[in-house]
Amino acid sequence: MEAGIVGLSNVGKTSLFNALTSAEAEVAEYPFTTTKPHVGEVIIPDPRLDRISEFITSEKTVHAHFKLVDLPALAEGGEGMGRSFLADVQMVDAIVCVARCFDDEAVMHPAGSINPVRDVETVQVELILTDMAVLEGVVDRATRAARAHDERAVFRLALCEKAQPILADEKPLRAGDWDERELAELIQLGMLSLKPMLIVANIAEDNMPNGGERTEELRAWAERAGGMSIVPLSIKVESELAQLEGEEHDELLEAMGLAEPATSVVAHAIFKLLGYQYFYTAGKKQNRAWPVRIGSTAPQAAGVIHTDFERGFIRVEVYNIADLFEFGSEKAIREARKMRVEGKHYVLQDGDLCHFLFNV
Ligand SMILES: Nc1nc2c(ncn2[C@@H]2O[C@H](COP(=O)(O)OP(=O)(O)OP(=O)(O)O)[C@@H](O)[C@H]2O)c(=O)[nH]1
Ligand SMILES: [Mg+2]
Repeated sequence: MEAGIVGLSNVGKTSLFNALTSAEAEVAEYPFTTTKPHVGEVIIPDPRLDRISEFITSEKTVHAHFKLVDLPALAEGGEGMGRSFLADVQMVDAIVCVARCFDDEAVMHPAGSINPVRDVETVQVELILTDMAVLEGVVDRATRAARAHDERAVFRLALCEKAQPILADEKPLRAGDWDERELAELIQLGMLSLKPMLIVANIAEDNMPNGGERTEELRAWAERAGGMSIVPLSIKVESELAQLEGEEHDELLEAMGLAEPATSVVAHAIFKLLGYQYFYTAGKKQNRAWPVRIGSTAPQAAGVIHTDFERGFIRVEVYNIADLFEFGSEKAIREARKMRVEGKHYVLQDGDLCHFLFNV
């Protein structure tokens, strides 16, 4: 469960990383400041979790988190500074691509002009070219093996035949239509353009909150290019926001036309991009948000807390967190018959609050 920040040099990747993780990694106006990946934890802001404590008192509140890596920039030819950009991307489960939309004479752009569509396309093309090269090798090997009637090789060949035209059309593999077996095989082959990708448009203060013309062009491009969403934010303003508290914080938010810091929006978007949702547990010791893969069953969710809970799972008492805010207590939820008892086939829904019953 790990996301990587990618993009061209000097677009604000490390600034975003710092704003999301409260780290203090080096940020500078010259290109290729970051030469080694920075690794950090993003504690996901969650107003729903904070609100649980109004109804169920507990000693502490624990937020869900995920791992974020700030990667060195992509330079021409798919290289990072002294490292392979593509090998770095290989390591992460989801890609956060920062695109520079702001003007600032003091911050040099490696390509000499501001053009976010060109920049994101450069990243996308690198991923696509890498996948093409890998698949060519796969076809070579599988062709030989298929002659000997190797069933897996025959399957791989058919898969490559389906994947290669998509790449040749300069589309990422995530835009393809795959069944479960095909998906598993493409992941096994380490296809980079299959990884989910989110674009963070680093916009100018004047264009807050939704971005200007460049952001619109980027939106149109992402729609054509397939399977990417865009979050606009001003990393500069978000960095200032992160330094403020209380009234000053809220005043700046309001002045910028934001309901919540855009870094919160990005944190949630990345979490979803990774394929996760939350469930909650609440009690005297702690109120806690747990990350669980979308589509997980109740025993799998119990296993997130402790592997013993999965093994010894009996049943779960569950209600949606919205019911707590409406009815005010678990007792009232029971009386309203909103507390459900579910078995091992129950698929967790976003915002479920669970009490697991198990024996170990
Ligand atoms: N005006 C303006 N400057 C910004 C913004 N975001 C980042 N910068 C500046 O841009 C420069 C580069 O920021 P970094 O966060 O180091 O960018 P990076 O993408 O990590 O750069 P490399 O590691 O060199 O690839 C710094 O001088 C930042 O202060 C922004 O939203 N507006
Ligand atoms: Mg950097």
